[in-house]
Amino acid sequence: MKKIVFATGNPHKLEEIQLILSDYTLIGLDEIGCDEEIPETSPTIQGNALQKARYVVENYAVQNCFAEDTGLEVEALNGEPGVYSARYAGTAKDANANITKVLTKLEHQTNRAAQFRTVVALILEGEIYTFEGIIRGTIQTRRTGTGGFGYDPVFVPEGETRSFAEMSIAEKNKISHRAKAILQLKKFLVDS
Ligand code: ITT
Repeated sequence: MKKIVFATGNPHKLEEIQLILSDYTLIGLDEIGCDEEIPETSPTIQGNALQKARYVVENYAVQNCFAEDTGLEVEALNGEPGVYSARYAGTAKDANANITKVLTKLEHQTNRAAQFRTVVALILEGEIYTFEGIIRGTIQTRRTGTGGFGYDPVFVPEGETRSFAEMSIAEKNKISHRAKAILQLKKFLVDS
């Protein structure tokens, strides 16, 4: 089985992506001895994805690696929380508080349009490649479902009535931002 390092501290991302990249064994950060928080200081989603992949290649005995960064972009909030999605309500990565902040800001808002955007950055043999995936949808007025993670309980993808948190991982993977980006990565790896 082929192996590749996926630079994430988020086990939900690892689980979703492993199901799609089934020809690969994904090596997590713990397996390469990286237990520190990787800096994410770029003002863009793409910049942060690249920063995470670069950090691993520059600091560990790893040649090939990919990372991803994801943001929820709410139209009525001018694209917020966007690149700040993980820490929207403060420094701790508190998904529940982040959701509360979004719902509060949208309280009197009729425009509930939003999208998730994932950028995957791959470093392969010293070259950089990026892949993007977007899913449009709406923000509900309340949380539904217990699956998924992050903003999933309030995000209903276009054409669906259930939130991502009401779907199985396989169902989310059929349509999600992350799946769209990872399918491009998968095709690239097969072709190269
Ligand atoms: P990394 O170690 O990969 O950086 P992270 O959890 O810090 O993991 P991000 O920096 O990409 O991830 O932060 C994005 C935040 O957006 C994340 O903390 C979640 O709250 C949220 N998020 C990301 N993907 C999501 C998804 O598929 N569904 C719902 N919320 C998501």
